[in-house]
Amino acid sequence: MNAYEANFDGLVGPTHNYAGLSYGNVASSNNRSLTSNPKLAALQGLEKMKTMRNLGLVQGVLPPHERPAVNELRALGFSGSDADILTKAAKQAPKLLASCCSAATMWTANAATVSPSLDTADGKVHLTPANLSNKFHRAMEHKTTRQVLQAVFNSERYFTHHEALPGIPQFGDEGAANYTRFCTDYHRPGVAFFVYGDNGFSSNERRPRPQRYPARQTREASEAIARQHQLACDRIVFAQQHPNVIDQGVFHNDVIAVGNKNLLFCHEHAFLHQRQVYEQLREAHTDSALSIVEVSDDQVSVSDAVSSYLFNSQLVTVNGKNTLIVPSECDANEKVARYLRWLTESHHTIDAVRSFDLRQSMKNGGGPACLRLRVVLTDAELAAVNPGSIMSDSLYQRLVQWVNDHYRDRLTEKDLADPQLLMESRNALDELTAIMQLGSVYDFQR
Ligand code: SUG
Repeated sequence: MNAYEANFDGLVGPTHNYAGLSYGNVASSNNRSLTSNPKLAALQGLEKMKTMRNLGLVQGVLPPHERPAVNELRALGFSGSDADILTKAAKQAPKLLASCCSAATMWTANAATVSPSLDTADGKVHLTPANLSNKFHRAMEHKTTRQVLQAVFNSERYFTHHEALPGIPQFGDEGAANYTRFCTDYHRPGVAFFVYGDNGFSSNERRPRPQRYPARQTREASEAIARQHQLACDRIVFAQQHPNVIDQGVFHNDVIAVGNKNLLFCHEHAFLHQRQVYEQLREAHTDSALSIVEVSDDQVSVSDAVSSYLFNSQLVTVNGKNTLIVPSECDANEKVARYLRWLTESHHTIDAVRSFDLRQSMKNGGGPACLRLRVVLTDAELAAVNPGSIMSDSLYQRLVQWVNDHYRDRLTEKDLADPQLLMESRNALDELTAIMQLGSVYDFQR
């Protein structure tokens, strides 16, 4: 049996903008109110997808959600025609309008947690959309995400789709951004590594927890996912993210650590009780030896890691070589660039580095790893995936054309209330559902 790690990247939506919505995400706050370029953002994402596919990897695409989410504004008491609603929201509650226009669904690492059939007791792939309950602009995503995942992984024989966890702070769930899977090879069972920011239910006020920025993921959410996905207890490790790094802008674990197969690449301050975490991982991963490449603060500080997004990289195997896919901000940061040269020349764990210009996404705190949801699939499961979601030369060309036809190259916060933008977005998504064979995934929003 063959199995693959497929990467499903989120297509950037036509309303991509910088509204400073994500407190605790330094880039989102620092770039607030900049003019965005949705067309360039989408093309940058597509370029990465095409290159990954050309490297021989299985590459999937997930569609953007409909924005502005007029249905959400209606549910919050705005009434009248769609155009009235946008005008009233812009006047009375501009922050709510911006939230309902965010294109944040592009960061599909947060879309869901997916457990491969090799790890689950019933031998099915389990998918749980993340409730993203920490931020309003993201908490509305899971309803559409579930519809989209169901349309893409549309076979009861192979896939089990769960509801998102209860959308309350105690069950805050940010999806695969806080989940890493280690395995000897994709067709072998793996170890599920869940990283959380805080306990949701503990009443011990003295426990270590971030003081400045929110911990978005709770231990209870990770535990519920592990139970619901029927994972084997001896192949799960739960670890707490170091609260100090959350307070320095590491709002998800994938901003400070990345793993693939037998390799963990992380900063020395990624986890609380880091040595113990390594021991637990090695104990659970009995299949073969786990390699850990730990980056010291002297080599790359947490602040450089956050600004360059060194760890928000994709670690992939290309022709048997461990390849790190980094954002071009890593080339621009002298210390990080020097470290990466040293790593590939002398360390013999990571063989190659490739960088991508994802600056439109990066300005909102989304690097290569945020843009993709990893799904390990066997041959039979891959064959059951909606073919309209698998990247090919022709799909790439159609999507580039689609972006060029429908996207603006300039968007400010003021433009979000423009009813014409809503029309353009709806027309674009209607055409996209036909291209990607997605059926009626957006109907409930209208
Ligand atoms: O949730 N940014 C996203 C970035 C998500 C990155 N994902 C991972 N690390 N996996 C977030 O903070 C900013 C939107 C704005 O400010 O307009 C935003 O939502």
